[in-house]
Amino acid sequence: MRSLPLAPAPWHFREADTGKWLPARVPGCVHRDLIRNGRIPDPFWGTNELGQQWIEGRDWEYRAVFSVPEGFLSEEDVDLVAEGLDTVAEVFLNGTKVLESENMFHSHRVPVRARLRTGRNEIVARFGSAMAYIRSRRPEHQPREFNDPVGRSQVIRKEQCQFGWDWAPRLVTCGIWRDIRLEAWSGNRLAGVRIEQIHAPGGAVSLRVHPDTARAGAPCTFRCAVTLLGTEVAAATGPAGLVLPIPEPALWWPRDHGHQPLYMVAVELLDGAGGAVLDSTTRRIGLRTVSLERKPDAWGESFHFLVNGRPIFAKGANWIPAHSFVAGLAREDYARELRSAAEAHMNMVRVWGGGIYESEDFYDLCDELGLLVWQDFMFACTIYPGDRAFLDSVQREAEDQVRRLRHRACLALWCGNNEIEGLNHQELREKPELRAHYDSLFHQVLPEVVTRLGGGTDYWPTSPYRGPGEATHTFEMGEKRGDTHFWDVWHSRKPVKDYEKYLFRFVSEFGMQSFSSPATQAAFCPAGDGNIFGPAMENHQKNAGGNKTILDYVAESYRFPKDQASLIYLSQLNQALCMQVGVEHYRRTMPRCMGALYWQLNDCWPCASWSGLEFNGNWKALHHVVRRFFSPALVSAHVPGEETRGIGNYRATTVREVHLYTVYDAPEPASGLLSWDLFHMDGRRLKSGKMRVRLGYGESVKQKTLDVTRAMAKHGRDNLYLRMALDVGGARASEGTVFLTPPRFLSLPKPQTKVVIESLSRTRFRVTFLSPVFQHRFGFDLGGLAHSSSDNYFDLIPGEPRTVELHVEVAIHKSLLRNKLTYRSLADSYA
Ligand code: BMA
Repeated sequence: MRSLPLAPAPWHFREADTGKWLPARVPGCVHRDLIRNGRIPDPFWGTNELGQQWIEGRDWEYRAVFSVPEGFLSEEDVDLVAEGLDTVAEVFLNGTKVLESENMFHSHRVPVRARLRTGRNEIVARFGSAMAYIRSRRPEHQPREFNDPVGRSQVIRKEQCQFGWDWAPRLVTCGIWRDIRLEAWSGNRLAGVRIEQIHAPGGAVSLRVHPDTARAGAPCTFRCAVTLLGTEVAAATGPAGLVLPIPEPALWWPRDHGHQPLYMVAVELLDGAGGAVLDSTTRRIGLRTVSLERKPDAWGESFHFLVNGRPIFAKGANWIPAHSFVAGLAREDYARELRSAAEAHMNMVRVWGGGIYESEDFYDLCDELGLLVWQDFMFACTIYPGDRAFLDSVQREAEDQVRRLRHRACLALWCGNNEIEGLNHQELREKPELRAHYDSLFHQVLPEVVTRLGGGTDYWPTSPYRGPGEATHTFEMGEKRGDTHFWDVWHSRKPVKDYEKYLFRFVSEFGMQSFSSPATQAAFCPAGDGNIFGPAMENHQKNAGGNKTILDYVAESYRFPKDQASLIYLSQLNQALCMQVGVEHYRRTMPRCMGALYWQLNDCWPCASWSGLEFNGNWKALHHVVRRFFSPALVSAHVPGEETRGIGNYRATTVREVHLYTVYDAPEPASGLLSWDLFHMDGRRLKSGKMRVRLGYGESVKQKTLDVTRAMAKHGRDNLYLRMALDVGGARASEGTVFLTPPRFLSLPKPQTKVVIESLSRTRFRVTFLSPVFQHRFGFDLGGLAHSSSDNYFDLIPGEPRTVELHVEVAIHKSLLRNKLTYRSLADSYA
């Protein structure tokens, strides 16, 4: 097998049949090329998006001239391989059409030897307007829309969120978005490999290797070798179905459950005589078993992931495309976000169904970081067509993607779609034809492909789902079985406390929005146009009324901010508070609840959204708090009751006690020390206590109940805060602060902070903060200087120094760091 990459060729692009050819990049897309050639301004700036809608209505051409080396055409076969064309495309080689595409998720391979010549050749890819395609196809398909402002983007197999979503701009692009090359071969070639893992009860592991070849049926000999960190651990030569026992198998575990050893499986196809290598390929795998455990239990039917026989509480978030223009993203673009996820103790990401099947870099990183992947097929929210041609296109798409991803250590589940049944169950009930289309896609075509090619990965028809039947679309049913999307908080404007109302089995979506930091805002918002109800900020809020909803929720828990930066800070505090209330509730209800995946991990452009990571990778307050509430050993307080306001807006409370829980999902049992202190805002320690606790795997235990009625009556709840901490093995594993009233009513002392900076190197610093008074959610920033920190947005306890490690990306002097350093806490955000 010889390969001739075409991506590095000198590509050019133009609007079809008009104008000048301009330099282009492949993989890429027309928007990136127009920006790079200065033909359009940054679509992310201000309201520029609105002026760039013309691009989706045009046809575009890409062209490259390349040279075929001597001898290349002496091979029996030469294929053009295009791994992704977005979307409606025709490809010409030296003027002859060799390939057509109308599905962005198909991988293409066509024989083209006859079209090539040694020396100079020309390839042209012509992209038809997606909108023209949508207007001309399946006119009968007129579904209820949820996200596409123009409509009917479901009739084209293309990244749905390009058409606009409630966190994404509408930037419908096109281009050669994945690799493109020529492959020359003779005799035979490998068309794929399926690696079956055999895990024996006693722990022995063997691999059975099933290579597919292009000339299926031709007698073949394969040589397989398995290595770990470069050392060969098993090898065999013979026909398909070779079995390779793995000595001392090292199992792959999700984050915080063990290590992620990855074995390389190399497969060579040898010519009939058993001599020369005709073709070869590798697959990097993790030895593990993963399944979705659904068994009858005390509450109904379990819904949890079992990895190597251990039930795992899934801690994570939903992943959306990392950029409005995904073509051309590099490993580093993914590593930034996924490393942040792993650092925050996540062990699962859900690749949500309105984006893309992600890149190899993405899954490589999930394999390496121990992030299990809940993989949706790319269908979301709206009803899709069900005609034969559509089903066939989807079947091929599923076959391509399942074959591509099935060996991944991180792959935990295939899920048919996002929310289509949940959002349209009435219509599907009333229109049998639509139901039939829906069932063909999600209950026949996709599960059949997963069963046939998936190598044992489970399939779940849609998310949320609790089994067939009308009654399943209720929260009550979500407390018994399946997964749930809980959007009462935010979309139904319900109070934050409503998270604690339900005992769901697995929550795969819930979320709260916040604004991006001032530094990120400055990257898209013209100076002076930062008002959240002004054109630029409203354009960077894609959920109708979202900026007002953020303000409403901020007003529930915090006082009116003194300025824009304080508003942003409070929006992020509120987001962190909401996710903390939700996730800690879900973890305290373990093992009834066995998963919490919040909406959303990342952003595809700079905006206001539900993300914890800003578009530039900056951690919002939420992500720092995630690192705490997902930690394997957690101390968590449940405060039944709430603050109420009656007639005349007079305040009252039904809070009487605080329940202290320990929640533990580190593999090794441990013993810990649970401690608590009740403080007055004036610094007095009013009450303290501590107790030894046993921490067992997968256990959530109510360890202590504190009656706070007398302290509240004596000191006033606005003057009190409770500190709780859990030490494991003598080290602080988890801590938190509990208020007995919403933060806005707290009588916070005036902040004073002493800062000591120690240089460890020109890029590493140790910073210690000390305050004589209590400060809540003390957050520091470095004025846009890219950095990571061991902690942020923590509480300062009077007289207790707090030290964080800082790593800045660009070397600076300590004095400059001091100048750049700004900080605030809750009391600073009010007038
Ligand atoms: C759910 C998701 C997304 C959406 C999010 C926020 O519906 O599946 O479609 O972006 O909520 O509204």
